[in-house]
Amino acid sequence: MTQSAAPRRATAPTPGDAFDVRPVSGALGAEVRGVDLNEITDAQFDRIHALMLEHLVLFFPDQEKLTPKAHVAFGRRFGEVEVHPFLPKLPDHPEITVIEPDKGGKADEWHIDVSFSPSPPIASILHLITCPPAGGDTMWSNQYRAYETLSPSFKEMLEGLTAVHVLKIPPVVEMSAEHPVVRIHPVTGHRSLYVTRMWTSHIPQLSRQESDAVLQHLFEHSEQPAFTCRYRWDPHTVALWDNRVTQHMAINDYQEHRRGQRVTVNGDLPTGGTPAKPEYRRNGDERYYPRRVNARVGY
Ligand SMILES: O=C(O)CCC(=O)C(=O)O
Ligand SMILES: [Fe+2]
Repeated sequence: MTQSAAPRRATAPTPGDAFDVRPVSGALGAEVRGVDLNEITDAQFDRIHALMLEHLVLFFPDQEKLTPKAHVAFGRRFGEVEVHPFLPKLPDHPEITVIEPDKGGKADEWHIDVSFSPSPPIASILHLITCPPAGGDTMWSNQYRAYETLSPSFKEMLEGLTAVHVLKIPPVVEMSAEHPVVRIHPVTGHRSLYVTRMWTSHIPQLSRQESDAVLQHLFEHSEQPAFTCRYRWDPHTVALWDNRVTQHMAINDYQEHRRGQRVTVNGDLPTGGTPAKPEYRRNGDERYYPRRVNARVGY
């Protein structure tokens, strides 16, 4: 199989670097110990940023002391922090989204966070505070690898296509955005697939039937187990993921209380490699209308 652009093994510790970095799967993800996210130095931040680019999702166990203020400050090191369009927020901290099943936080379908925004988040930082004794794991999938394992002919067909990402929760909120199907990471320069089952409605350059078939294939391809990691949480673990090159889903296999707090960092504008191809218009005004109201009420 083609290797990912992102190296998979832990980088060798540099002198004076107390980080302990352990990959959690062969595809992506690493656990990082030896850092207190409440008070990180610039050098530690640079190392965390580099590790995120390398492993795509990082897990920091034992962050009991992380305060909401420090959580937001950690997010601000990556860029401007987002106020989520509809999920509940922490009182006094609108930048912190509360992830709780009974408040609409059971995100049990593969997705990219907020990809229906014209400028989707570059990173999400989830502090899991309470979790069930077993169950409630979360999975992430490496979208560099999803792209790299497509055939050359299929890659060529996708280059320059766009996809529309839609959120509809009538009458609360309705948003949509059009992004390249294959995006180029602004830092690493590598291509990755950028469509997701939860939000992507159609590819406007294709007929409706073609779009449905291509997207269905891309969803199944990008979610396959060989590209994923699955993380079993302990309370007060913090996950940081690069939202440009991963998808994730929460596994809905528990009844107990589970609660997390998330900070999301506002992003760049996703760019693709070549200019978009012309839209498909068979009968003048015949246009594809998203069939799926793809946001279930509550998320
Ligand atoms: O509950 C989880 O594990 C993940 C929820 C989610 O999709 C998110 O925080 O973006
Ligand atoms: Fe999410």
